[in-house]
Amino acid sequence: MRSFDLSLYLVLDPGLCAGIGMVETARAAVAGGATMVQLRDKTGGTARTVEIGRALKDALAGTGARLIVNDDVAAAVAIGADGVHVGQGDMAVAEARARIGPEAILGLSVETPELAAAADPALVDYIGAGPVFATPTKPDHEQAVGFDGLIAQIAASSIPAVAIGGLKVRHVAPVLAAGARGIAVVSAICGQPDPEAAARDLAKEIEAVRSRR
Ligand code: TZP
Ligand code: MG
Repeated sequence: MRSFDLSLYLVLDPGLCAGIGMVETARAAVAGGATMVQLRDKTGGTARTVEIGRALKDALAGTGARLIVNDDVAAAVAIGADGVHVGQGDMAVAEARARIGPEAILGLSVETPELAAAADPALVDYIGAGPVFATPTKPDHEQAVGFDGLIAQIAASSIPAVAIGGLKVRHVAPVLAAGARGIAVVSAICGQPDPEAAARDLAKEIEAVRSRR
């Protein structure tokens, strides 16, 4: 499987990134220290996702950051992305794995310890755990679980976890203390006046917390 680093995981939202756009936001975030970028665009179809995804792939080439596509496995394959992220209601992980192949990265969202425990480590490379806090970025999100819920989800699985949901710089320490390998954010970077600086603030805090361990 392709190596990956969950430390600072940017999820792109076309609405929140509307100012400078998703490609420029991703470029800035990676310059600031983002290690993974997920294209999560529910506004267009596969053709649009493929178009943006190819531009993202070019923008991230040579940076070491991984490009993940949300939901749309066919688009991920067409883009030649590093991986795919699916939710509980999306394509089953066995089918997603079969379509993307053994080398690609497969992420799965979980919202409870039971769902975390049910994730198959033979198929799933990382879990997206949360939502830690309620967030307007995803109005239809499941019940927010807080840090106790996050800890329970992470403890229920041997699969590396990245935490998501309303997370900001001040949450880096408790997220890492909960056992997450990293922090996933949308609005803490997308649409910020200076996305590179926003990513750098998060990356610096991750470094600082790890160096105190
Ligand atoms: N999945 C659970 S919460 C969420 C997703 C995609 C949105 C997180 O956005 P933000 O702006 O970082 O709270
Ligand atoms: Mg989904």
